[in-house]
Amino acid sequence: MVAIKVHGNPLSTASMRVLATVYEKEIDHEFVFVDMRAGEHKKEHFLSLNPFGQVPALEDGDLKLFESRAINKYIACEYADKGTQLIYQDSKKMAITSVWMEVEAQQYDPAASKLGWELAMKPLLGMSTDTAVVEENEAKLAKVLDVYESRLAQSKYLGGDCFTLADLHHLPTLHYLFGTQVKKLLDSHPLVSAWIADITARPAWLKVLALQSQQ
Ligand SMILES: N[C@@H](CCC(=O)N[C@@H](CS)C(=O)NCC(=O)O)C(=O)O
Repeated sequence: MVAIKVHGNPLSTASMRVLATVYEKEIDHEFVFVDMRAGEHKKEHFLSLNPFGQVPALEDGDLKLFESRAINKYIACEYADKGTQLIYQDSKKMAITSVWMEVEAQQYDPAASKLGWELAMKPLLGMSTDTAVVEENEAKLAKVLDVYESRLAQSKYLGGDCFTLADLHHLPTLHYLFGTQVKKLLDSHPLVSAWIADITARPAWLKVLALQSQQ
């Protein structure tokens, strides 16, 4: 059987999201490094995988996909019998997990990604941080984290009693935010902090970080 191909860059949050899923599912895969500094993601070959010219992209035989969260849903369904169960078979349980997957994408990620860009990436690129953007998005993130704190008082993980894609999708942005002033905000939410400690210690996630450190 031909292994799936994950095209991406280990420094990209969206690529890390898919790699975490591939490692959780323990499926054979080929990681195709996309050299973003060389602009490979804007060249014809990559644009045939994702017309928006953004990593990651997935090839599974004839199937070509982009958008990290859609790729992860596909992998979790198609390889349901392998590795960690990242979704539920029960439709009501899955509906609840889907709610929290949407919360991650629509409420958490916009603020988390802006903070990651301002506080982690811009300093690395020698650009100056916009403090007004940081203030605005810390306030937005604080509201989301208050909701998470209540949710995690009722349920061990966001999507239910088991670790699912609803938790996994947070890992890359949490990783970058942990090295910034936002850690203080995360630490001020005890149940959120315990959840972060739990999900970031997963062996599959440590493999993603190991791959990243080889770059
Ligand atoms: N919603 C997309 C976002 C993809 C994305 O923004 N990828 C970034 C790296 S994390 C990228 O390729 N940026 C280069 C660009 O936009 O030109 C996903 O989840 O896959």
